[in-house]
Amino acid sequence: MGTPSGTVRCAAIVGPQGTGKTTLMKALLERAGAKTPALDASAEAKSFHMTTEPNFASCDFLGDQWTFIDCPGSSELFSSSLSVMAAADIVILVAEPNAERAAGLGGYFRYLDDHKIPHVLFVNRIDETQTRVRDLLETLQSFSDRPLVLRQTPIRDGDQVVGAIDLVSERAWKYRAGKQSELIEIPEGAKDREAEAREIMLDAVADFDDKLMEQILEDKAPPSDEIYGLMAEELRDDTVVPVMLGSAAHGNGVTRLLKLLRHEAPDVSVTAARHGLNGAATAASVIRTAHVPHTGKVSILRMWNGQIKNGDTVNGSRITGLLSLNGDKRDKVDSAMTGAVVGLARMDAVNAGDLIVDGKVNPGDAGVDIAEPVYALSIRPKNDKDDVKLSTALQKLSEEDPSLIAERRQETAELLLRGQGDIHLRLAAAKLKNQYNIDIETSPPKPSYRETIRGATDHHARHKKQSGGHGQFADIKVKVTPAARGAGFSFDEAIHGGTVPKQFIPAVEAGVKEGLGEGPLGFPVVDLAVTLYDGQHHPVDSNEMSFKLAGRQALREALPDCNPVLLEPIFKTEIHTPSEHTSKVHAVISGRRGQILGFDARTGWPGWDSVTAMMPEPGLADLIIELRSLSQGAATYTAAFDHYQELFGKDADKIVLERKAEKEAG
Ligand SMILES: Nc1nc2c(ncn2[C@@H]2O[C@H](COP(=O)(O)OP(=O)(O)OP(=O)(O)O)[C@@H](O)[C@H]2O)c(=O)[nH]1
Ligand SMILES: [Mg+2]
Repeated sequence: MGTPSGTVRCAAIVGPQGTGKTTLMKALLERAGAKTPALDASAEAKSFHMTTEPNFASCDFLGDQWTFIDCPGSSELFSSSLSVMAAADIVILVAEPNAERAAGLGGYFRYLDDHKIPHVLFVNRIDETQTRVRDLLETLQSFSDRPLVLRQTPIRDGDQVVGAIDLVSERAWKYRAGKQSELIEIPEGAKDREAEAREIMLDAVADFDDKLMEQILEDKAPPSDEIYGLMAEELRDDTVVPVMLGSAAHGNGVTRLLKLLRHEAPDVSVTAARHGLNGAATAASVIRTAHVPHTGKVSILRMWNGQIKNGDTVNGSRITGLLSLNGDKRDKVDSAMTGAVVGLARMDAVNAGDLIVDGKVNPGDAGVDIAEPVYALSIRPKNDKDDVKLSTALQKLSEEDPSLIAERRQETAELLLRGQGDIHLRLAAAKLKNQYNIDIETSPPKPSYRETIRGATDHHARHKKQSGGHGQFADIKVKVTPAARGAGFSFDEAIHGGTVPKQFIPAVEAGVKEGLGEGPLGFPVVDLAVTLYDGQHHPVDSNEMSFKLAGRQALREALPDCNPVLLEPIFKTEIHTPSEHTSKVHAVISGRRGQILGFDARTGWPGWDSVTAMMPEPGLADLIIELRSLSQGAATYTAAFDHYQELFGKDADKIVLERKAEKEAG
């Protein structure tokens, strides 16, 4: 079949960390006869010993052109897989043959199913496992809406997998290390299992094809060609998920996978239709942005329709820097054809997630999801002089990775870096160092504590100054009373007979508000009412400033008498986890002073639960790290501020003491 001449297909390689994706990409390129470029070549990839940003490479296989994109597996870098999966004609989801790690694939299945992206499951490291493939599939199936259809069965020699049988053609191959497998007769001992697996496969395929169903019922097995054809249709429609086996490190199962891609992966026109883009003469999605030394900003495009060439314009700017992408190599090219993945240098108007249609940028229209931040650190440059440089560098990092967000927080005067977890942020710190020569220091962000009062008081404050010429005079009496939680602040006046002249009352209110900025415990004061009910003034020395100062002084003096109490921010939190870990999640919530409100099956996610809880803000600080470590990286959460809650005892004392120490330290 192959692709219509002149188009390039694109396969994304995704999956949990360390499943062998980069090794598989190398093996695919090698088997296709291409020279393998340097992958994971960045300083960060080397020091973190993992893929830290997608690797791009292209090759020819039997006359078809391919771009492969190998994504990072770390769950903290999952966001980078989203735009790549969205841009691919087919996704190769790489799994380990380990049922205990199956949950790590949950998020991938969900995304692929929701977006109807054709995908094949490649069970890698088959050389290492003694797990029965069908047991593994049973566990994996619980995370996938689409049926996982085994296309091969392993041939075993003792515990070792030494080859595989293709269930459509019923041909057997014996693996050879680093070389194409050898075609052999189906071993006697494997025949029963093969027949059984083939029947299951045909049944699954026939579920979507009445003709095949009839043939099966009449016991007339259709020819292989027809079955392959149906498989291709069903993969294109994303109704089934073929499952292939192999070992990337030994080059086993790699040719089979390439052939499946060749015969069954949909053409780019199918993917363009999935994005609703068949009308335009030229259309391209911007998958991501890279800031490359000496080149500057490079936007990485997937071409859906037509072609672009140097000299064409985008939003009126001339395209001058089209680049091919191969590992760490970027070479100048003149044009990019339909289906190609290409770099577009120095085009500032273009950003990741944009859609370019007929020379015009449609911001954000590529329809790419970005993971919500779940972890934050307060950061600052080690050298104050790097402040401005840091802002610019952070902006570039956010462009490259929209799941990384830098944000100034007025209240606590912090620069917060938000992202997906500790590794994600440490990676950002390493990039700041390696690429921008900026050293940063980090610390946990400060929770936004508040304080309120539990008692009422009456207070008399007088502001008086005599310093030659005009003096300053203001005298006020106020009532300070607690208000309901969430009521905020209210100000009232009950002045009779003009003891405080009308024109000065707003000044008193302004002063009182200033006094709320920091209470006796060191935090902003909320939920109280202040009533000005009496006072005195002086015909010459009274003015707005004097009454404002008196208002502020009144609050400062009165609040310590009102039984101040600390308020802790409480977030309504929803934690999503594969069901097998739900009880551990409950324990984590309680261990962090959270209050469980309930749990239920996660809507639309087979095999998952959602636990709802009220969590104090400090309990969210590194929650994601604990959740991931108990769930093979699968669990996630969302949180939204809900209310403030009084905090007493040792926990409160500690916070107040820390705040005091911080203020003393300046
Ligand atoms: N035994 C065996 N080892 C493998 C196989 N495939 C990969 N490995 C090894 O597994 C380790 C991780 O492989 P990578 O290809 O870097 O894994 P990855 O999925 O790209 O990792 P991330 O990008 O960090 O998620 C390497 O040491 C590989 O040599 C395999 O089929 N069998
Ligand atoms: Mg990798």
